[in-house]
Amino acid sequence: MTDISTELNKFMRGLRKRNPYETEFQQAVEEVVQSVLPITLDHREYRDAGILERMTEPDRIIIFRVTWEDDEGNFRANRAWRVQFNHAIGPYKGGLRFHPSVDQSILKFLGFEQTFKNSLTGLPMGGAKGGSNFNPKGRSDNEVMRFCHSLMSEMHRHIGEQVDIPAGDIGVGDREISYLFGQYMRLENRWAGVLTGKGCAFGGSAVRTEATGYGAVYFCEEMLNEAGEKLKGKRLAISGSGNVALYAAQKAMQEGARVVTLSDSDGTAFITDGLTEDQWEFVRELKEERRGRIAEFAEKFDAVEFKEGEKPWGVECDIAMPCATQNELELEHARELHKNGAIAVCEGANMPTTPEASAFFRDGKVLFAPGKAVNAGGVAVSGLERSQNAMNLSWSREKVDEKLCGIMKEIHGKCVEEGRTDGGEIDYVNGANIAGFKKVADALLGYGAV
Ligand code: NDP
Ligand code: 2IT
Repeated sequence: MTDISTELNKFMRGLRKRNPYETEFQQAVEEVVQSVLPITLDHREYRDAGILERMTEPDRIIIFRVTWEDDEGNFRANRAWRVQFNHAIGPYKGGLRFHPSVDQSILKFLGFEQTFKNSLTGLPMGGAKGGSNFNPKGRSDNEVMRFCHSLMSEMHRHIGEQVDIPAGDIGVGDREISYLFGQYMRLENRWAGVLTGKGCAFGGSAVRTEATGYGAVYFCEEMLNEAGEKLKGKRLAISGSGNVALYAAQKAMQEGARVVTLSDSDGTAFITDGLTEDQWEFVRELKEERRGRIAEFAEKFDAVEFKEGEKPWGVECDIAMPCATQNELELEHARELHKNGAIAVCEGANMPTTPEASAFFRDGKVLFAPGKAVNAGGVAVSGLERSQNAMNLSWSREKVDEKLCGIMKEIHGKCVEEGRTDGGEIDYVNGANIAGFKKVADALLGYGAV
C-alpha cells in the first residue's frame, strides 16, 4: 500500500518549489490534497490524468496596474489581479478583494478554495478570485469610484457573463460593485449580468447581501442537529463586523442564539448579555453606511465592552464563527475555546483557522466545519442572481431564501456522505474537500488533455 504521508510530502515539495513564498496558497492546497490523496491513489485514472497537478495550477492569472487620481490630484498606482483558477464545471466565478494585504498568494488560495466551494453548491460555476492591494479605508467615495473605474477599464476585456463573473469580498460591497458595473456598461455598451451582488434596482438578487451570513447559520444548524444539538439558546462568538459577520449575527439572533462578540481589526466588542436587535441595527448602520469602527459600538452601549487588540476567542461561548479573514484563529485560541466549553466552530470567512488549530478541532475535540462549505451561501445566491439575469426576471426574497436554505442543507448532506469516518463521526473538512473535488476531477477526466 502506498503511504499517504510520503505521497503528500512528495506532492507538496513539488508544489512549494513551483510556488515559492506563496504560503497561503500552499496551506490551502495541502489541506485539500491531504483529504483527496486516498482517492487519487485508489483510482489510477486520476493519477494517469495528472488531476491533482492540473487542479492546483490556475488556468491563468491576469496581473495589471491600476492608475487613479486621489482627491489631492496625485496619481497613484496599485496592482490588481484576476486569478482564473478553474472553469471545468462552469464560467469562472468568485469575488474581488480590496485590502492592503492582497497579493498573489492570497488570491491563488482564494481562487483554489472557490473552485471546490462552487462545485459543492451544485451550480455550474468554476473558481476564480481577484482584487487589489488598494486600501479603501479612509478614501472618499470619489477616490473609490475613480479606482473602480480604472480597474474595470482593464478587467472588462477578461470577464463576461459566460466567461468570468466577479462579485464582492473584503472591501468590495454594494458601492464598489455599482462603480464597477457602471464602468463595464460604459465600455461595452450593453447590459450584461457580468457581476453579482448588484443593487436590486439593476439586476441584483434579493438576499445576496445576507446570503453568506444566513447560509453559514443554516449550515451551523444542520451540523448541530446532526450531532443531536440545537442552535437555540447557544452563545455564539463572531469575529468581524462586515458583510458576513453582520448577517450571520442577524440570522443567529432570529434563530434564538445569543451573539456575544463582534470585532474589527482594532479589537473586539464583548456583549455579555447577547446582541439585541437595536444594537444590531446600530452596528449595521455604523459599518455599512458610516464605515465606522467597532469601538464606537461599545462607546454607545453600557452593556458592551471594547477590548483593543483582542480577538473574540477568549470568551465563554458554545459556538465560534470566525467571519473576518484568513488565519485569524490560531492554536492557542482553539485551546482556549475548547477549555471554555465550545462545541462547534463554523468558518464564515475563507480559511480563518490555522492548520494547527484546525487539526486540534478535528482531533475529535470540537465539531469543525470549513469555510468552503459553511460560507458557500454567498456564491450560491450569486449563482441564482446569474440565473435570474439570464431569464430576465427576479425572484422574491422568500423564494431565494428558501433556495439558499435548500442548497446549504444539500452541502451539509454531501459533507456527511463523504466525510463519515470508520468510527461514525463526520470529518467536515474531508467531506467538503472530497465532494467538491470529485465533480471537478471527473469533468477534467472527460475533457482529456486540457
Ligand atoms: P467585509 O469587508 O465586509 O468585512 C471584513 C471584516 O473583517 C471587517 O470587520 C474587517 O475589519 C475584518 N478584517 C478584514 N481583514 C482583517 C484583518 N487582516 N485582521 C482583522 N480583521 C480583519 O468582508 P466580508 O464580510 O465580505 O468577508 C469576510 C470574510 O468572509 C472573508 O474571508 C471573505 O473572503 C469571506 N467571504 C465573503 C463572502 C461574501 O459574500 N462577502 C462570501 C464567502 C466568504 P476592518 O474593517 O477593521 O478591516
Ligand atoms: O468567497 C466567496 O465565496 C465570495 N466572496 C463570494 C463570491 C461570489 O461570486 O459571490
